[in-house]
Amino acid sequence: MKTPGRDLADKVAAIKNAHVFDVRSSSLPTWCPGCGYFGIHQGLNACIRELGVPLHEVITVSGIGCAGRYPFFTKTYGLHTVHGRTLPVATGVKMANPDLTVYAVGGDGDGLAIGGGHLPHVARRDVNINYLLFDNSIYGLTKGQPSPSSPVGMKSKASPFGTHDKPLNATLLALTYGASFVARLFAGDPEGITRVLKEGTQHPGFAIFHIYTSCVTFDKTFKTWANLKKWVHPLPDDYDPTDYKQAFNRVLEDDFCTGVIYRRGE
Ligand SMILES: Cc1ncc(C[n+]2csc(CCOP(=O)(O)OP(=O)(O)O)c2C)c(N)n1
Ligand code: SF4
Ligand SMILES: [Mg+2]
Repeated sequence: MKTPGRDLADKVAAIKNAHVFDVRSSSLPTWCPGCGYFGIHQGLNACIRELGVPLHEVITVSGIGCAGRYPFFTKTYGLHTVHGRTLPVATGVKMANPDLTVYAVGGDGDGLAIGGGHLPHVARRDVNINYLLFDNSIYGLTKGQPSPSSPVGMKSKASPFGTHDKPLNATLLALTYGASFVARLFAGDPEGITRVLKEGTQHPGFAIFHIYTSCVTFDKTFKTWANLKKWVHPLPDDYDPTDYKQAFNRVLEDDFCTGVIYRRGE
C-alpha cells in the first residue's frame, strides 16, 4: 500500500518527467483551430519523446509559411529561416554538427515552388536529415493562393476561374530524385505519423515524409478533412517498400496510399 508521502513523491517525479519529455514549448501554436498542423505537431513530438533523443540534440529548421512557424512551438533548438531555403539551411546544420537529429519542416509552397530546386540535390547527396513536407495544396500564410500541388481548376481569390497548371506530386518527385526513404502520411493520423517518423529518423540517409494536411481556413473544396478521410488509406500488408520499381508503380496508380513507400534495402 502506498503512503501519502510516496504518492506526493510520485506526483513530483511525474511532473518533472513531463517537463523533460514534453516537447511542446510554452508558446501555444498560432495555427487556426482545426488546422492539420496540430496533428503533425502531435506526431513529431511523440516521435522525439519515444525515441528518447535529448532535446538539446534535436533541431527543427523551417522556411516561411504557416508550416514555417513550427520551430516556435517545440522545445528543441529551432531555426526559422527564409522562404524556400529550409533544405539548404538544414543541410548546413547537419554538416556543422552531424550529431544533431535534424527535422526540416516546410509547406508545399516552400518546398515545391520557391524551394523546389533544393529537393533533388539533398536527395541525391543523401544528407542524413528528415524532411516533413506539410502539403495542404495552398499558400496558407499569404491567405489562400494556389500552390504547385493544387489540382487543375482549383478556385481561389488569386485564381477566380480555376488554376490551369498541372499539380506536382511530391512523393513521385522524391522517388525520381533518388531519396533513400520516402513516406506519405496523413495529418489526421498522428499515431501513424509517429510510427513512420521513428523509422525514418533512424534511417541513415535522407528521409522525406510527404504529409497530406488540410488548410481549414482557405480550402473549402479540395483537401478538406472530409475528403482526405475518404481518400487516404494504408498500403497493403504485403507491400514491399524495398522494391523501387513497385514503389513507382504504386505512386503512379494511387495518389492517396500512406505508409513507407520506399526504403533503400540493406
Ligand atoms: C522570398 C519570399 N517570397 C514570397 C514570400 C511570401 N510568402 C510567405 S509564405 C508563402 C507561401 C506559404 O505557403 P506554404 O509554403 O505552402 O506554407 P503554408 O502557409 O501553407 O504552411 C509566400 C509565397 C516570402 N515570405 N518570401
Ligand atoms: S491559414 Fe491554413 S495552413 Fe495556416 S494555420 Fe490557418 S488553417 Fe493552418
Ligand atoms: Mg501550403
